[in-house]
Amino acid sequence: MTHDPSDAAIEALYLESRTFPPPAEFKAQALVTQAAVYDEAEADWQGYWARQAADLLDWDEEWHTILEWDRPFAKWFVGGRLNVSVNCLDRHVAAGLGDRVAYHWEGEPGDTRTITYAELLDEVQRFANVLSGLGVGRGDRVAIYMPMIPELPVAMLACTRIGAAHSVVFGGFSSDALRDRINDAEAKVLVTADGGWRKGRANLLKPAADVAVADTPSITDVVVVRRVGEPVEMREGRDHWWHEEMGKVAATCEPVSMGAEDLLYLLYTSGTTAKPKGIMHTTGGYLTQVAHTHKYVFDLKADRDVYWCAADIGWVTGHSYIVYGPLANGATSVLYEGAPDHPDKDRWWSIVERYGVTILYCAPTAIRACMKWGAEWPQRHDLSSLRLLGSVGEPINPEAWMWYHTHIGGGRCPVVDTWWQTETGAIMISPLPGATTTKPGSATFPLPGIAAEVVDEQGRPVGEGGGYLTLTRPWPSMLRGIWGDPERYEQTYWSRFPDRYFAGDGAKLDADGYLWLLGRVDDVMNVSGHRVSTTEVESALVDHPTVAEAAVVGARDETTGQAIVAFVTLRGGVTADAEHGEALRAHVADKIGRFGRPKTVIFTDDLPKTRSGKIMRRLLRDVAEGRDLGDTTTLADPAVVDEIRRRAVATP
Ligand code: 6R9
Repeated sequence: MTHDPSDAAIEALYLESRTFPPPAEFKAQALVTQAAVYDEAEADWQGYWARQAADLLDWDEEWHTILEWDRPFAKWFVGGRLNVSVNCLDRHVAAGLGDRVAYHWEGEPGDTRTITYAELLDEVQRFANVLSGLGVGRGDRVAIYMPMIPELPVAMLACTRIGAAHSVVFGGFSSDALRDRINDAEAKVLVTADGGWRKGRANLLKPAADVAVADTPSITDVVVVRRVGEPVEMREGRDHWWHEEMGKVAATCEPVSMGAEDLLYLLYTSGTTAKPKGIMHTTGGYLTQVAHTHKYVFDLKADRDVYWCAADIGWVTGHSYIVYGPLANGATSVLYEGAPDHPDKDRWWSIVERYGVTILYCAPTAIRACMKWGAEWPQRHDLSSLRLLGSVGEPINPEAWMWYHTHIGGGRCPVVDTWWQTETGAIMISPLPGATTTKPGSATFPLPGIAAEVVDEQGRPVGEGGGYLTLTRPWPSMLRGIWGDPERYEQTYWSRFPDRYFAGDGAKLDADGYLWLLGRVDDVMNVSGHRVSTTEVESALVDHPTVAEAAVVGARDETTGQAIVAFVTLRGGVTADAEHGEALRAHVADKIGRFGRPKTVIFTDDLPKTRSGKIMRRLLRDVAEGRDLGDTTTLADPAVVDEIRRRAVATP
């Protein structure tokens, strides 16, 4: 099901006409300054990617074929062999960079750790041996459910060393969500922690992991990092402390040479049905494109920059731009565990100042929160080390772009608005900061080697105007499929427009050829840059014994981009009051995780439906956003709308 990108959003963007060419000072030192790189890539796009693969990575064996394209199934660098951990660690240490800092880690309570490439390699090899000792081998899946601590990238890289695939589950997910993901992937081992720090509190993970693992037949062992020091239950024979196991194993572990198309990881993301999709990424093409984009989009000088991506590793942004891209490039990164406003609203800016961060990559939702808190918080700190700012996860409104540029970037830093998805693996549409003139709110152009088109309902390119964003040819880090469900892969991405990839986003092309991303056109919401499916939340709601029917929409929200609004009809005899609304919100948190909780629950006696019985979400969204209601004549019972509207106003 699709709906049109909102007219109001298009209107607002049409009004935006400011342009920002790369500042002279930035351009003078940039890796790419000429638009000629686009033509060069276009002349031979496969050759372009092959050059990147050869330049940026070390291969055990070279590929014999750059691309095998049997639509919609792609194989890149066929015949090539490499090990991802070797590319991220060993080769830098071998090049004499063992003492370079890989991560400046900072825990929320203020504890810190500096981890060099040599130390990271040591820990990765040890943990790889721990996993091997537990019977994990090539092709097995390892589930990871952890806070933002150094052991998280260590566990991921240890998997890659021995050819196992990881499936990281964001620490904000509930035990139910963790259980479902483990079972879908049939993971053998779970790596977790007692908990992590968030807003001054220990957010416990092990108890949730215990509940999940009670119902996951494939899990044989659980490895637990002690982070918060809370007492946890350790099941004899199944559960092992990380620190004890690490002391028992050898310090070296021979890397397994992997085929370029072997599975690197699964990452579950929300689609338009209640069942999350296990997005599959493989080694060679993925690592090529994340390394390439990390280097050129962020204009990385690995020997000088201090790079900070403030996402969580549990989402794709963290996989590609905290772990694989930066490490493949030998970069020095900041890794921060906690909330941006703990102990106060200048925590981020104190981190930028103390580590001398030069490149900052975060989500518009964080920028909008900072706007709300006020410019006085960043002003308390010296942010002059910053030279480049990035944005990801949702459309950035021109106001937030300008605030970021002015108050964080001091007017001197280019802003790169980067569009991509879990499915694309790496950045697809973004400025090249030394070459592209930016417009606030526009992700500008597809990167060299990438081809995108905005098309209408019939799949015809729109020229200037609004439509659906599609990608017209394969790219190295594209998803290779949905775990266990090749049909759904074809159906979701390659059937709406048979000859192209359908991203699920609306976009507008302006007269200068700039792309403006407008948000999802399907039933996926974007809340604070997190993807949540309306159906997933609806299933969680109707799972509650008192709920007869539920319809969920994403309503525009000043801070979080979208907010989840649930329209609920209750079974007879149940009182529709605020207390019950709270109970339903808590139930959704149990089923999905706190971030999936509706912000507002609106009780209603009926839901607006078409004559064929389809819930009219567009109308509900209008109600939720307090907009004027348009034509409601296709409704089975137009009176329902008035009733809902009355309640929507009455509910805080
Ligand atoms: C990387 C990531 C993907 C969805 C995507 C789109 C939205 C991401 C954006 C953006 C506008 C940007 N999105 N970046 N929209 N401008 N720069 O966020 O992956 O969690 O899979 O979400 O996020 O709607 O389809 P993922």
